[in-house]
Amino acid sequence: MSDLPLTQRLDALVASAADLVAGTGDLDALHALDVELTGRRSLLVEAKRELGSLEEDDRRAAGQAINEARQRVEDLIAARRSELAAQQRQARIEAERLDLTEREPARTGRLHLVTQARDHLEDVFVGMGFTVAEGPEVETDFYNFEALNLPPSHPARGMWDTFYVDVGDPGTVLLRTHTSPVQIRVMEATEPPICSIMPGRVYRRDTADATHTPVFHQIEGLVVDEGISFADLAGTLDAFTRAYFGRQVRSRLRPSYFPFTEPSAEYDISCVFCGGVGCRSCGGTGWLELGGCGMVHPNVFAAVGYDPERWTGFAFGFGIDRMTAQRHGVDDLRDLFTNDIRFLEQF
Ligand code: 2NL
Repeated sequence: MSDLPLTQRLDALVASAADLVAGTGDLDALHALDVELTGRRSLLVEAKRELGSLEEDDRRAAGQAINEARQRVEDLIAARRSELAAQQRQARIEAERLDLTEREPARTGRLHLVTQARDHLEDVFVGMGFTVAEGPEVETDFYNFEALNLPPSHPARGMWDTFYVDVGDPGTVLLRTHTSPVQIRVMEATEPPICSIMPGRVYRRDTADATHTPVFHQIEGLVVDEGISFADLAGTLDAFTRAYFGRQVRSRLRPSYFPFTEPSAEYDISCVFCGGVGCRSCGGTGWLELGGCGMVHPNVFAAVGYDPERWTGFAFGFGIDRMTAQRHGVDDLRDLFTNDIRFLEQF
């Protein structure tokens, strides 16, 4: 090639550069080609070195031809560079594409059935003027039992199979068996009037079966003021029953026993499935058992430093899980807690 006239060699160089540049597939290859075609070892630079041996006029013409050739090669490279850069950017945009309008409603998360029930219960009670109080799940014997009129020797302690925690003296720290200790804490911390509900998780040492789980949820209520009577208790529970279950549902109270209330009662509602005539859900009785209630025992007031001669009050408690299971026709409580998504996503 070097024995051909310079202009022909330059034309050949530009022609082959055009093919080579067009054949590059990415910016790295183009950069390598750029070095080869215009760098220190390129024909363009070598040709410049030959200029010294030419007459002045020829040298000027040759120099101009070399510069023109260089310009054409550089233009080819620059054009290809912006082409490849645009391609690369486009490929990246495609790869990183996010469709922000994309939604899969069937896979949207939701609150657990028990949480939905708890929220609904809270809404109804808040609508009736109650506040919501929470407290610790790990409790002391004092808050869970003793302050609730259950001294260590009390036979009724057997009503609760308790999980004890291996902290401090044996038998002093436990997982709360009901949310009543929150009521003790609220009374310790504030003067009456009190009108609060205490929802939360509670623990009992039961073997799980269709109607028992060692962890479950309760909602308790406490109203304390001067002159609160059993009629207030009955009226409040009846108002709640109608607000939560519907106007057609009735409530009743039956005598019962709890160590922390006197008198004590069971709270039933007319069966929401048969309207009270009797069916499989209510065992033919026409009534569903929801929980217990009663007038706060004077010993409980004494334990929190309230004067039992001045203050009276009522308390109630029911299990959220059983009530919810009943309402949705879930016949095994364990289904609520084994976290099978196919079961839970129905609600
Ligand atoms: C049930 C029965 C009940 C209470 C809870 C209570 C709390 C204090 C004082 C007096 Cl601080 N009583 N709570 C009273 C009666 C019944 O729950 O069967 N729950 C599932």
